[in-house]
Amino acid sequence: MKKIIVTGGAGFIGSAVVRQLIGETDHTVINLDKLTYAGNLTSLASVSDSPRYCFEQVDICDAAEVARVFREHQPDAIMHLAAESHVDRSITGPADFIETNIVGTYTLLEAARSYWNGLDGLRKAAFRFHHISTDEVYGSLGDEGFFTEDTAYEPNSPYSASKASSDHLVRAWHHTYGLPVVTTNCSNNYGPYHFPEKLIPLMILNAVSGKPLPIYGKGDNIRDWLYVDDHARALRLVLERGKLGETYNIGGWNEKTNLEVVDTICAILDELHPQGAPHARLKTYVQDRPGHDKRYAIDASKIERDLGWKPQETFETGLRKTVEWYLSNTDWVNGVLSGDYQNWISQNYSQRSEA
Ligand code: NAD
Ligand code: TDX
Repeated sequence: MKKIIVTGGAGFIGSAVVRQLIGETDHTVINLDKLTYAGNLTSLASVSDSPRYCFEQVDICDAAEVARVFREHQPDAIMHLAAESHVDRSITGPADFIETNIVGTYTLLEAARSYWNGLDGLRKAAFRFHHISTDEVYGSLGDEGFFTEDTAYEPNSPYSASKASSDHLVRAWHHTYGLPVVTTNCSNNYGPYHFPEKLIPLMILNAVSGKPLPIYGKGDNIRDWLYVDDHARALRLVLERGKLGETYNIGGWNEKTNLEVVDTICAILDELHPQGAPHARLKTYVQDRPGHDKRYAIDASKIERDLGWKPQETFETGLRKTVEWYLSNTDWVNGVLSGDYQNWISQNYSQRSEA
């Protein structure tokens, strides 16, 4: 039984990690999240009443508040997911990415180092700082080859450059100060509770409401897709059994062009939402993303071989589950589309005090 701080626990992947930790383990979770536009506490409604869950609304760049959370909660580990995560936003406004992804990670590392230095023998040896990162740090692939843990960093967008910087800081804090870290670099995630600025939820929700499906360039860029709960399981495994100072690449061996992804979503919707068929008529080619990386593909052999991890979903089963989830979770979807999810704290607390 451990106490784990999860930064960014109100986000897409962070909330999947928190739901798994509360639902499938005995661990206690401290969700440390600033609640930017991407933070949505309604994604945690199923676990927020657990006595093993608590929420701290804190900015990871706020050194005093981060230190307070370490002091008050005395964690055994931290899983660091908080980040600005959307590539298009990083192109139009990079400042928040530099601040949160680089300065925020530095602030957490310093708070963790000071806390870890104060721990005694066994707890000090067992402490872990798990940094969660992306395959985009490796840059873009041609038609052949895969990203391995030894691939050189060549980030191309402000987002991936900021994540690459954070990876380097984590590496340096291990090498120089001995902070016990593990780092994971994962491919594109998809699944329930995904904010609809990203390709898959945007296409599902636009298609259902008869809006255009904006495809950047020719739609021939390739991404490697992994169902979010498979990522969360991999993260738990790396936290428990990963070797200190090592990196693990996580991916589902599921390379698809963006056009293939959109066509598959349209085909599933033609079946599940026949009133809008054929949804593919909504496909609209738009201007390409500046500096758009051509292809990502993860070689996940190391985590499979060393830790015995395997994804449970194929792209086909995971995508069908995801479309079904968006069609049947209209409260969550409407809350996000209306912006109402940002009032969760005030609504929830007033309901509780009236009860
Ligand atoms: P997300 O944008 O859905 O969620 C980010 C969360 O971080 C939000 O809850 C937000 O409120 C919080 N946050 C942002 N700035 C903060 C700050 N300054 N202080 C505290 N909290 C802050 O992101 P996601 O898609 O869930 O990604 C989570 C992590 O996984 C990120 O580090 C991302 O780089 C990495 N990652 C994402 C993917 C993917 O496909 N989504 C793939 C690989 C790695
Ligand atoms: O409207 C769109 N049309 C389109 O063609 C959008 C939003 C995207 N795209 C393309 C761009 C990409 O090639 O689809 C692909 C996927 O785009 P995103 O969903 O924005 O993801 P990506 O840029 O690949 O980055 C994601 O995966 C890696 C996450 O946002 C990152 O946080 C993660 O690190």
